Amino acid sequence: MTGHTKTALITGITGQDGGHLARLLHDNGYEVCGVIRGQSNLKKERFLEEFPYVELIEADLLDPSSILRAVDQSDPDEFYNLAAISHVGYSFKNPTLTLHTTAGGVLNCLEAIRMTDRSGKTRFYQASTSEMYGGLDYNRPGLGYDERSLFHPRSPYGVAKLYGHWIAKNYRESYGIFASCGILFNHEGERRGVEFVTRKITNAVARIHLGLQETVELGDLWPKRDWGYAGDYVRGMWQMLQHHEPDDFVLATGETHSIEEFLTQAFHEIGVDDWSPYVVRSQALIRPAEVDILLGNPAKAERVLGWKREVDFPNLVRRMVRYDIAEQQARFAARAVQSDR
Ligand code: NAP
Ligand code: G4F
Repeated sequence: MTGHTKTALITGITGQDGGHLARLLHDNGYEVCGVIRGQSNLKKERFLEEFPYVELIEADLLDPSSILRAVDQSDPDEFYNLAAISHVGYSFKNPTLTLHTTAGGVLNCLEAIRMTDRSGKTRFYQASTSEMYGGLDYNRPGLGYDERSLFHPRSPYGVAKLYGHWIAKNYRESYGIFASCGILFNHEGERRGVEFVTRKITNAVARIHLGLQETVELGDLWPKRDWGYAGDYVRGMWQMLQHHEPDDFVLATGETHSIEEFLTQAFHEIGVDDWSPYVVRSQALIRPAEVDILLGNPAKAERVLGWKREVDFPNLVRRMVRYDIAEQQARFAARAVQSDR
């Protein structure tokens, strides 16, 4: 296509990071292509309303020939593999699907680059994760996990991601593919799915504030996570592919907070000091194995890429609660207009 400096292909474009990254790349003059799956994906229409400039290509990580076709059709300078079964709890219930999608899907992407002979042209980003560390062997208190830390995944998701991480490194070493892995700690925001704990909480807090919901059911509240803002993290992904050589980078804030602290901060936004009457504990939401604590050390990304996160913990929570209140109010108003008709 004319007028664009580069073309990017994104899998997982309908997910949280896909939306942030599509906008960032478009704003930087890229032609953006995105993989969408399913015969009639219900997200398609809404996605195109928000991102009319994205060219959607039907393909599925589970189908190697469809990924090959997507690469051939888009001829990307940069290929961001963000698609995955990404929910840790779901991965315990669907381990085989997680294996094929989150692990095998990475191989299908790399093979598509190799088989279409784009190894010299296409730069590949693999969405690796702090879940690969597993929270055990946490023997460097206060310092956080970095690129040299030991891996000890604690879920089918974490294990599958570790395969994706190593196969990307293997294709870098074996075939000279420019494959970089971002080991990203939890990142959240207004595009986060409501099945993840932060958005589940901010969505519930907004609805409780507006009188639309009474309580929220949660599992363990003691685990700690290093939570940042997704907009900051997709900038880091892009920076990794602009670097002169492929490498692995941790993106994190260097701070860790418990779910209880997130709850306290979110309820504080609506003027509630004691959230206990609104929270119901559910045994069903407790995982077979838990990752106790995640804390990342982003020093390498800061030094080598010049990456820096901008949104801190209180501002992340504030931003999500305010967005969810506005969204719930807009939905309520739209329903009221419809029932007036
Ligand atoms: P997300 O919101 O759960 O999005 C996942 C995406 O994968 C969706 O677009 C989904 O498509 C797509 N997908 C799932 N199965 C697929 C398949 N078989 N073929 C093609 N597409 C498929 O995830 P996210 O939070 O944006 O995260 C992006 C990536 O970073 C994921 O790989 C995740 O594991 C990883 N990661 C995330 C975090 C985080 O804190 N967010 C941290 C570290 C790493 P549908 O819309 O059709 O379901
Ligand atoms: O929000 P979560 O589901 O995120 P989790 O498991 O940390 O995974 C996310 O971050 C990873 C990076 O470290 C990504 F790779 C992964 O794709 C995903 O984006 O759960 C956070 C914590 C867990 O300890 C969980 O047990 O919250 C706890 N939790 C307590 N109640 C809950 C709930 N989690 C969810 N999803 N729902 C609950 O009701």
